[in-house]
Amino acid sequence: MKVYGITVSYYTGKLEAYLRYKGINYELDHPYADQKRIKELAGAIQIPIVERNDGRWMSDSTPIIQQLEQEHPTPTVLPSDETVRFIAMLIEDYADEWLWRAAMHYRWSYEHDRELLSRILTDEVMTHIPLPRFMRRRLIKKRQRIGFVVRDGVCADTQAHVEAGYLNALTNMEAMLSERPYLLGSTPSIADFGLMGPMLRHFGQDPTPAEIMRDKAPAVFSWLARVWNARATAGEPTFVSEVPDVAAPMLKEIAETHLVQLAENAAAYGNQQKHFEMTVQGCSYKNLPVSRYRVHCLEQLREAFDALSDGAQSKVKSLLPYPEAELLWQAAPIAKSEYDEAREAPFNKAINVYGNGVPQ
Ligand SMILES: N[C@@H](CCC(=O)N[C@@H](CS)C(=O)NCC(=O)O)C(=O)O
Repeated sequence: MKVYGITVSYYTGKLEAYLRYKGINYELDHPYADQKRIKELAGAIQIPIVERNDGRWMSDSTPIIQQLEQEHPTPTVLPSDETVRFIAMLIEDYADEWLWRAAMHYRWSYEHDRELLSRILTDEVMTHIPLPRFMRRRLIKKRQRIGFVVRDGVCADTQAHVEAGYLNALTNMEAMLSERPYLLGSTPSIADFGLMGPMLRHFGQDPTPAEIMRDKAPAVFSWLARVWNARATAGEPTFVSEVPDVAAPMLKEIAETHLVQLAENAAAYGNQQKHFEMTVQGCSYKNLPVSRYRVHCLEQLREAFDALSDGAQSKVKSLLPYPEAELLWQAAPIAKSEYDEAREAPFNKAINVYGNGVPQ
């Protein structure tokens, strides 16, 4: 398969870590020279996008991995216990959609990181733009900082909270990794691959957050290399049969942050708003872009919860004893994204995370 991606991209890093683990061969290519064709075939210009040898296209790392798990079932990255599997998927969603803001902030707000990454992106993916290099660099810096930092609610009032979100992720992962080599077992699960998104190509590699990781969370730093170097072997995958107590602080953080954002975003989407506000752990965020894709993420989590047995549902509720978590099982309907209604993902037409906030 051909993976259209970039060597410093969040979700490309997540997918590559998974493909390497499973031993699935791929070739990395850049999407930007052939945007029109990719837009037609895959729906959105985002990365990663996969062009398969059978001619089909896949987008969105979460359903791509789910699809590949069906095609390459052993050894699985999905824990067999349904409660553990649900929690692993929740951690993946938090890694995908909550830690994104902190990752973009460190990369584009700090000068050293911004200078380095704009140079890498300019030379890797902007060579087709007929402008001098310094102008291409200036363009990418502006696009990324305005689009993904300033317009995503990062400002003087929220910066400390955004950074605390990264530090909390490190502390909570360190705790889990003190008991086992991977978050939920002695082989990596979808929770580990989810967290490889923010941790591998952003926090572990961009100068400012990487220094923090080495300094404050060396166990996470070594976990990064461990996951990257992990290879699925013929042996059985080994996951915990119950969510360990040491995961509690991470689950509390997910309820207080990611689930609040999912709830407020979905409510705003239902009201046809383009922007929304939220208060997370006492910090107030204003003017956030509504994301249709994240309404879909919430729907997926609610469906996964719904599909659990009664026993597993009670266990998940006791692992998440927070009012913010109730939206995962509350009876009151939430806004519908109407995205992928035909259930074709990852073969459907993708949408950008902020590109389709309000139904057209
Ligand atoms: N939900 C998608 C998100 C993919 C995504 O947003 N990728 C980023 C880069 S890491 C992107 O392509 N952003 C579009 C842009 O910058 O215009 C996934 O899980 O793969």
